[in-house]
Order: sequence, then C-alpha cells, then structure tokens
Amino acid sequence: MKIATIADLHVREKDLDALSAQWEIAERIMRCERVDALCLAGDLYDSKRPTLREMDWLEGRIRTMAASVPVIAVTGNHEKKSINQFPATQLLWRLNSERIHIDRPCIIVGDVQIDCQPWLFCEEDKVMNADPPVDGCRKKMLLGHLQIEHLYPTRDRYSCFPIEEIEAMGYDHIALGDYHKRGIFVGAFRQLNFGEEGNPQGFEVWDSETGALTWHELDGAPRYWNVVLESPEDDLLAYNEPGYLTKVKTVGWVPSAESRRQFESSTPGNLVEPNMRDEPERESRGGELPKGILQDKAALIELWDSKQDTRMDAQELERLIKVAVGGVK
Ligand SMILES: [Mn+2]
Repeated sequence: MKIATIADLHVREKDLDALSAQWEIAERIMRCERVDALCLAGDLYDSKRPTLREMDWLEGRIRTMAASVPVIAVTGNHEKKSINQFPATQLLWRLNSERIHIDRPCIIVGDVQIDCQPWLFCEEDKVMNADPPVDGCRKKMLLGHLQIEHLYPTRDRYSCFPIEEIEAMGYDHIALGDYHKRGIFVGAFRQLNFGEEGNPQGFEVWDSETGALTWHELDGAPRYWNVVLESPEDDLLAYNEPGYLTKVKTVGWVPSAESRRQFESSTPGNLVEPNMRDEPERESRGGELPKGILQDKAALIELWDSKQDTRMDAQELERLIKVAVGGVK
C-alpha cells in the first residue's frame, strides 16, 4: 500500500491561494503515484474557529480526494486549543463517512492497520491504541498529532510522549504532525511564517511493501526568507559573540525559485534563529480583567470575544450553530 501523509495543513484565509497551488501539485503527484490512502496528521485548520471560506476549502478538498481514496485524519492542537472555543474538531467530525475517517481509533487500508492518535486535550481523551495488529494486517502505522519529549521548550500536560515509548509500540511507520520541521515529524505542508524559514514544505508517501519513504518537496507556496542586519550602532552588538543574532529583518514573500537559490547558496552564518515576534503580542493579550467585569455578563462575553482570533458576530454565531446542528450550507 502507498500511504500519503500531509501534516499541519493550517488552512487559513490569509494564504488560501498559495495553499491551493500547493495542494494541486500534491494531488497530481498522489494521482501519478497511485496512492491508496491520504492521511492528514492534524492541524488541518489554523484556527479553532474556521471561517466559511476555510471550511469550504478544506471540506471540498477532502471530499474530492475521498472520491478516489480513503482520507484518514486526526485533529491537532490548533483544532482544540481550548475547551471553551467553538471547536473546529466538531466541524471535522461531521465529515465522518464511509470514505472519510476523522479521529477514528483505527482504520484498515488493504493490509495496513493505521492507528490514529489525535491531540490529547484532557485526561479523558483516549490514549494511544497499542493493540496488536488486526487479523490480516501485515503492517502497522501510527498517524498522530502530538509532542515528542525534549523537542519543545514547554511540555504539554497530556500530549507529550518520549520517543522511546512510541517506538516501542512496534510501528512499521510513524507519521506525526505538530512540529513543522521534518525529522521524527512529517514536516508541514508549507511554511507558515518567517520563523519557518528553511523548513521543507511538502508531504510524504510511505510504501508499506518496500518500506520506502518518499518526501515530495513542493514549490506551489512561496517560502519565507529572513535577512539578518547587523548595525555597528546597535546596542545589541554588546552581545556580539560569534554567531549571535543581532537583528532580523523580515522582507516579505519571495518567489520560490529565488528563495531556493538564496537558500542553497546560504551558509550557516546566514541562517537565523526562529524569530519570536509573536511572543510580545501574546503576552499583551493576556492582560488584566477590567474591574467589575465579572458581574457584567455582556461585557465579559464581549471581552472574551475580543480575545479570539476571529471575531464572532450574531450572523457568524447563527451560521456556526446551523453547521453544528445539521450539515453545511
Ligand atoms: Mn501545526
């Protein structure tokens, strides 16, 4: 069996065109390679509250794909960042059908058993399926969205595992989403921001017969490119040890051919640490509660809403309720 895995799609309106271009190339490759199944390793949506356009995009692609091969997906932390958000997870579960499998514990494709491990959000979430292979299955694969210990600055309470523990489960192939670099993890479908400069972008195909694992690097989406500026006037030069990053300037999208040329000709000295520009914003968003707000429900809801990625109005709320209750559109 040939199993394709795409990790960390992060469908978002911001760059749907780039994502579409990327997806079209991937689809063509999957057709040529005659893959037997498509796995999606979590973080399908970027937001836990996807917009209608994002839903149309993803659901359309999944359904089209499912017309020719089974689509097997697990949800990631982006779909369920917090229990009090409108959960993208539940939007995805609606797609479950004969050919689409979202967060099902175990799916059989030919003679391959695919164990599925969505992001564990709380104690009650099911923990990995460590059952022996189902009768008739010769190979066993893990599709998951989780953290591997020691790779992250902060350890998730429920969804972090030592690699030894996962490897000891005897899988012939492990396909994990979450970390966007390729290695133990599949690696993201495209670079999402300047911090991901230099990451590969594409998807993998695992051949369960031969054990061959093929990475398809895709050029449909542009790549990010950072330029490091060092100024003699800069105070930061006090820290000017060899290799110390003094300043990063982000220069915007660049065409992929050009960025590839730059990337290939770059030396390690040109490469920058992932920049953390998002951090101060995150800190400031976790501000204090205004006085008396806990007694004023309307103001509290308004405050909660203002902290969400996508602002919700009555129309949006109505739409989401309709979707949750019975099908889309
Ligand atoms: Mn992700």
